[in-house]
Amino acid sequence: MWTGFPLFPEQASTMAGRVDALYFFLLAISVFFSVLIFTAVIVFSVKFRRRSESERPQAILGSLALELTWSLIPLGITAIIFVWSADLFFSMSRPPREAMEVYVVGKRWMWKVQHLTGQREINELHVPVGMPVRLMLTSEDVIHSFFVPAFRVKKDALPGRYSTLWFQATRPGTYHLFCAEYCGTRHSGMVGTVTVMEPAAFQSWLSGGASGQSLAGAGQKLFQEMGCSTCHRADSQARGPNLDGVFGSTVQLEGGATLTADETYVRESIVTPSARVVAGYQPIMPTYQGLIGEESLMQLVAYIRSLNDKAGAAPAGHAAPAASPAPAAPARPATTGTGTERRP
Ligand SMILES: [Cu+2]
Repeated sequence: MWTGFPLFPEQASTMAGRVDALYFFLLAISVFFSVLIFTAVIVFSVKFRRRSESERPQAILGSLALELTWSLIPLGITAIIFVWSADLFFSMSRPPREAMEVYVVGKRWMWKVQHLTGQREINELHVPVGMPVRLMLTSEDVIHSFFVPAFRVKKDALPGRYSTLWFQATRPGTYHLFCAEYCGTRHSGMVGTVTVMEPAAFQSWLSGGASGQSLAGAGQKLFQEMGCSTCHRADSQARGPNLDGVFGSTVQLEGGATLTADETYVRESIVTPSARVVAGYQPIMPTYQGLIGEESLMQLVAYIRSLNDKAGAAPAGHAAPAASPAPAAPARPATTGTGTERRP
């Protein structure tokens, strides 16, 4: 392509070509109708100009054929756009089950990345080529937006909530990462790079510079240190629910409502425990709001998720990468089951 003055970011993910195809379709429709309308304006203004002072044009009483044409054609075009973009939207919103997970926290003005194996990065993200990657995004302060133009993906990182974004890189290389939501003075400096590596190179990158502690392992340590384990336990001393196998399960709440215990619920239960209390328990848990950072919260979430492996009940859609069969995939990064975590 024309590299001297690129009008478009390169296509480096499985979604990029599909997004561009839809975009060019919309562009082509817009150009076609713009040309049609401007041509009609000019041609008609010449053809139907008033030729003498006394000229009186004939009255027009409507045309059913014409009206049907200009109603049905746009209806068809918009229906095509709707179906096409909905299909693309669903593909972009549903990460494949075997996707590798990475936790990302936006903070004024940087991106903090944690891999399940324990590696951390700032304003950088290393991923393997040809493998789906699912990012779990949140923010420590204001709304940010994680934007990688070459992958055609963008997702807001919201305080107090987890959002997900997924992509599968198709070409090794280094790509721009931006914050796409104005977030204060140095918003424009909240940039970084996504480095896509060959699987073998990624594997050796992962094993280098590791803290030796997985994300779930760090979470387990926090769980002990903060005293969570004194109440959340399996025996009769428990004053809070035992958390083994809770993640992804349906939880019965005080008051009769139910919900699925996802990342956002786990996080909420730590920072505002009394918001939605599990049925049968007293709202005695103190809040950890302000006492624990978003990165630590993500570690705790990863730990509570990893308890499902122990309980032998990995729920759909939340499986750790290693739990999914993917024969073509390269050696995978260690997952929630490694590190300091002890297995029975
Ligand atoms: Cu930002």
